[in-house]
Amino acid sequence: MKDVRKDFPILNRTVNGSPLIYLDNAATSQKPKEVVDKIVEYYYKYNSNVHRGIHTLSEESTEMYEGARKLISDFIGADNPREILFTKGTTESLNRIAERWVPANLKRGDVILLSDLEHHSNIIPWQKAAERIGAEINYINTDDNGEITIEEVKKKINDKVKLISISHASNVLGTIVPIKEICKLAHDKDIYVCVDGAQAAPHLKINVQSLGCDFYAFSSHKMLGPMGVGVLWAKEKILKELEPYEYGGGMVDEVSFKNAAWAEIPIRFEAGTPNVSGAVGLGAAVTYLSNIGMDNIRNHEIELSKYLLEGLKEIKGINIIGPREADKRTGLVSFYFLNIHSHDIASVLNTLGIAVRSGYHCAMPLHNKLNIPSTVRVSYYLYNTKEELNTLLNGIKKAVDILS
Ligand code: C6P
Repeated sequence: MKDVRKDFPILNRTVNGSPLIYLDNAATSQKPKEVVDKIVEYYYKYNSNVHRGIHTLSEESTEMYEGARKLISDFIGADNPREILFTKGTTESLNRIAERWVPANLKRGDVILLSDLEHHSNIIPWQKAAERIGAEINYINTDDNGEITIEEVKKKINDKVKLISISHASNVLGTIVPIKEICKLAHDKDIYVCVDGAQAAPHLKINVQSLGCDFYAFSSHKMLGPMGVGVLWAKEKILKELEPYEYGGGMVDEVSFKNAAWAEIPIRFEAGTPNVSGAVGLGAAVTYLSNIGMDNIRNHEIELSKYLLEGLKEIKGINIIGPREADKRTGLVSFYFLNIHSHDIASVLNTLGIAVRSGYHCAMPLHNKLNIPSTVRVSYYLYNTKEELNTLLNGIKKAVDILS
């Protein structure tokens, strides 16, 4: 893969006197100059409201906004850009389905199937939706290798299950979930599948049509794009039948003092002035990722995973969680020590300029179920190197020496 580090100006800075080693990419990724420049260019040259004006700036701004929708549609293999709804991020996308689609399609006694490796954003919205309509929640369990097997999914599917909402990749275990197989199984039984793609869209080549899911949610900021924007993809047929989740300017065809008629999809789901610069920035991010090649990024990350897993195994007292095989993970590894708190490890690493995340990573039920304390998570991306991982490994050894 070509050297991409020069595209990320932040990687030149120092932290606590050492060169920054940024290994917290699952929380948010860094942004290449091309993405930042595109946002600056948008504000310097084109800034104007979209879908509202007939003046040149408004038309150009609308073109950029809709152009970004097309880039994103192509990036995830959607049937057409009308299936792409801009949201604030994965959390909002999942909440929207839970708030609007669930009450219209599920009834008392129906079951929503989740898994035990979910992020809070793919648990709580369903808990609240289920509570409102009297539905139940059940969980698919990961096996001893941190994987979701089809046999386990089969066991949990019955006539009451109407929706499966599951991560494409775990933000703690790194596990890649077999979404395609799950969708096949689910659709044979008329069960809908919603995918939390927050940790997959940045790392894997996504094609929502070949996956066969009904909904796919992801965030811009974890895949080189700006914060505050994300995507909810859903099949056009579903969107056409779905009630808008917010009402106001921009999403209507006609309004009277008594009632209103909705605009076409996707605009009817984007009430108010949208985050145009965010969408444009995400468009630039997926262009950048496509130019590098998602397969190249994936291969680079598998190399780093292999290297890191080998190196970590040498450290006394370490417990690594998630699949043992590098190719079953996205770009992250989490671990813990029984006698050292994860925050203490992360603090020592920070003194060396190394950024990792420690704690429960918004996946507390998973930690509790595994009966483990909080974990340290090392998450890498296309710009990280083996040299950085060497510095990290030495840093962890140093932390263990100091803290045990
Ligand atoms: N996980 C992490 O450090 P938002 O915050 O809406 O962009 O994404 C939420 C979300 C949903 N699902 C998964 C699997 C996720 O990993 C995340 C975000 C970050 O792990 C921040 S908590």
